[in-house]
Amino acid sequence: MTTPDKTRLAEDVGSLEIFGTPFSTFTRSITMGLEEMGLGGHYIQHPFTPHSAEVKKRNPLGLLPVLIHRPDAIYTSAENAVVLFESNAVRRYLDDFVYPTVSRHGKNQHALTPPLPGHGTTQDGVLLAQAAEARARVDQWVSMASSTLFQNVEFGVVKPRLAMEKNGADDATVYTALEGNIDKMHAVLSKLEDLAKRDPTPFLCGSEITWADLFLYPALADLRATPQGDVIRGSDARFPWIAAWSDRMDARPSAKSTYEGTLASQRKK
Ligand SMILES: N[C@@H](CCC(=O)N[C@@H](CS)C(=O)NCC(=O)O)C(=O)O
Repeated sequence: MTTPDKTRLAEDVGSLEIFGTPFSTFTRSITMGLEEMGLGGHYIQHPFTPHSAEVKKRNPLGLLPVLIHRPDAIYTSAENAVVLFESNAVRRYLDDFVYPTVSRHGKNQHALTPPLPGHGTTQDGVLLAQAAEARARVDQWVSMASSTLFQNVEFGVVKPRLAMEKNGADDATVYTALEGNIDKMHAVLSKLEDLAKRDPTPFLCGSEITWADLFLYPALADLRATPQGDVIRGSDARFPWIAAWSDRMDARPSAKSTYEGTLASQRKK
């Protein structure tokens, strides 16, 4: 046989590879997305670190994650292999290629970005605007998570904390050194908490999980693994909506199957 048997999901999806260590929060957003699409076990994750030669060959910036998709698996010619970096671009590609393929195979997974009504199926301006808004709302969270939240949580608190711990600093020293950053992070979390709880649904953009949740979660899971995460942990958390949502996210199979190798898993050991 010289062509893939497209009646089978694995062959219809082709081969998917993700370059990125599970420690990488942006990588985890993408692998959680694949798991949520029902593709656990259908992709290969290469746990390369940022700026490694393997990554730089595919992303000149050296950042994680990188996606390699061969639509016809081993039958794909080199020029037809898709290599993408920037998690938001990877997300778009998975929505446009992988999700419809998975749906065709009867996996009734919910779309991680709400779809627009089929081309020309409605001329109702309000309906169209609502559908467009639902998609843009997901983008809005993805953008906030990738910029403001990531900066303030990872660069402001988690990474400097890890660096200081490595040098032997105790909790009090870390707190004093990072006090200003911790205050800034609290201000951001307070705004996200207010935004999130305006909508009384269990996830950020409705009653089903979307990319909004998948982009916000990994950095907050890292934060919860540190003492500074107490504001989003437990019954007396300062930000109770985010704490309860984080518990719901922790319980998802996609979070469990991408947990090994994360900051939280390493600190548990
Ligand atoms: N805008 C990029 C950011 C990717 C990113 O910063 N990835 C982190 C790992 S979570 C990384 O590679 N960091 C290495 C560095 O900043 O030098 C994306 O969305 O993919």
